[in-house]
Order: sequence, then structure tokens, then C-alpha cells
Amino acid sequence: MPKILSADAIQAYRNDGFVRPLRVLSGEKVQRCRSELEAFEAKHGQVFSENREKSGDSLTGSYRFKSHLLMKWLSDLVFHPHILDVVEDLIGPDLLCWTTHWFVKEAHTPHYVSWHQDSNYWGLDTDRLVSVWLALSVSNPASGCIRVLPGSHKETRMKHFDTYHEHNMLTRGQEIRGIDEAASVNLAVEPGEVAIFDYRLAHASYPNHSDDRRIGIGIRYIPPETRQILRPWDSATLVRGEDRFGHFELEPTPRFDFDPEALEAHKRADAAQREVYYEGAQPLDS
Ligand SMILES: O=C(O)CCC(=O)C(=O)O
Repeated sequence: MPKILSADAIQAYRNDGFVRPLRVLSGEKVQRCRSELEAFEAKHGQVFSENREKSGDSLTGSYRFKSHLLMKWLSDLVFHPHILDVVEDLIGPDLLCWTTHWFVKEAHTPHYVSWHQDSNYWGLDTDRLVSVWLALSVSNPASGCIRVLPGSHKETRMKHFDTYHEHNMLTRGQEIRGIDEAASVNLAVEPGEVAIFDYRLAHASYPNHSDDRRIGIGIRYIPPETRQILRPWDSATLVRGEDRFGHFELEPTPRFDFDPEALEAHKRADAAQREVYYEGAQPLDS
């Protein structure tokens, strides 16, 4: 018996590769999360922004990945019971959080995400990874919300080209060409709502033409039987149920921001994930 999702919503996820936006945080709670993020950015430099002109930070800044190991409030969020109930409805009761990724676009900036399938370059052998993309500000067509191509999760390994375009927010600027834009749909979400999609689903997003920052955090959940096939070692956080497989080193949960034990786990995981993201990358001039 599903905990949150209707049978129709689960069927739509299987058919189309995504679930219609759902609210998981109240307006007050999401405002608190945004304030926490912005206080962290002010203290440590704008490490989550993709706007290099403003932030001076690179697109691959370490704090953008696995930041639930750095920030206590974000760690609490990846364990949020409502989010986990939804994910459990889709992939079962034993859940690991493999990673978290920040996607922050400053107001009126050219940064974008090209069409891609995450499954193509994360080295995970599962077809059950669920991405939960939580909005901390308005994400709509004007601010560059996620667009998806319904049903594309059934097309394994669409061809990607590495572009390294300076405004592309993906590590290698990887892109699928020739997507039928007319068949794709916007996943607009209000602050506190999540867009939920299969990591094989082709998705993209356009620049933020609005007056506010567009802030989202992608939380990636997998079942514990998943294996990392590109590298001999990987880590994840057990967020619900049991891990009876031991394919991932289980990460400590930070007790406070920059908890030394979790910071060490973040350092190792960040180095390993970087290797995975760049595995088989095409040289710039290929
Ligand atoms: O936030 C975006 O615009 C893109 C998000 C994305 O590519 C992802 O969550 O996998």
C-alpha cells in the first residue's frame, strides 16, 4: 500500500518518468532553508552559485556536491520523512542517498543545463534512481525551471556530446542533440515543492530571466542493491531501512555544520565522484 502517492501517480512515473510537483515543506520551513543556505554562502563565499562572474567559484566547486555531509540542516532534509515516503512508494523501503547537487542560477544570468540523462555518467547500475529536486525559490519558465522529455527514461543511453560550454552548469557541458522541444514539458515548482524524476529521463533547463535567484537542490536516492561500476569504491548515506548489500561505504551523519568526521567523508566522496563524472569525457576538440 503506497504511503503518499496514488496508484495513478506511480503509474505515471513508470510511463512518463516523472511525478507532478508535490509540496513537501511549508512556506515557513522553506524560507528557513533558504536563509540557512544564504548564511552559509555569505560565510564561505558564493559556493553554490553558477554565476562565475559574481562568485568567482568554478562549476565544479566541491561544496556543490554531497553537501548534506557538510550542512546539518541539509542532512536533516535528506532524511525528511515526507520525502522518503514518496521515494519509498517508487523504489521500496530500503533507501540510500547517493548524493546531493546544488543548482543555483543567479537572477538574469545566462547559465543553463543542456539536455542530458544523468544515468549516462553516474556509473550506477540501477534503473531505479529517483531524483528529488526541491525548490528553495520559484522555479518556473521565466526563472529557468527543469524541462523533461516524457517517456525518454525508456531510451537507454541517448548519445551525449561534451561541449564544456562556459555557461553550461553540467560538469562537461554534456548535451543530447535533436530533442523534440515541442514534446517536452516544464516542471514548474513553487518554493517547498519537489519535482521527482527518474535519472534516465532526458531533462534540461534554460537561463534565469527573473529578478530572483533560482535555487534548487537535487537529492538522489537509490536502493542498496545498486553498484558503482566505474570505480571500486563509492559511498552513500543510509536514510531508511536496511542495507543488506554493503556495496557502498555508509557515510556518517553530521551532528553540526562541518562536523570533522562527515567532512572527511565528504572529501573522499567528492574526489571519487569527480572521477566518475569525468570518466570517458571527450576532449574539447573531439
Ligand atoms: O536545476 C536544473 O536546472 C537542472 C537539474 C538537473 O539537471 C538535475 O537535477 O539532474
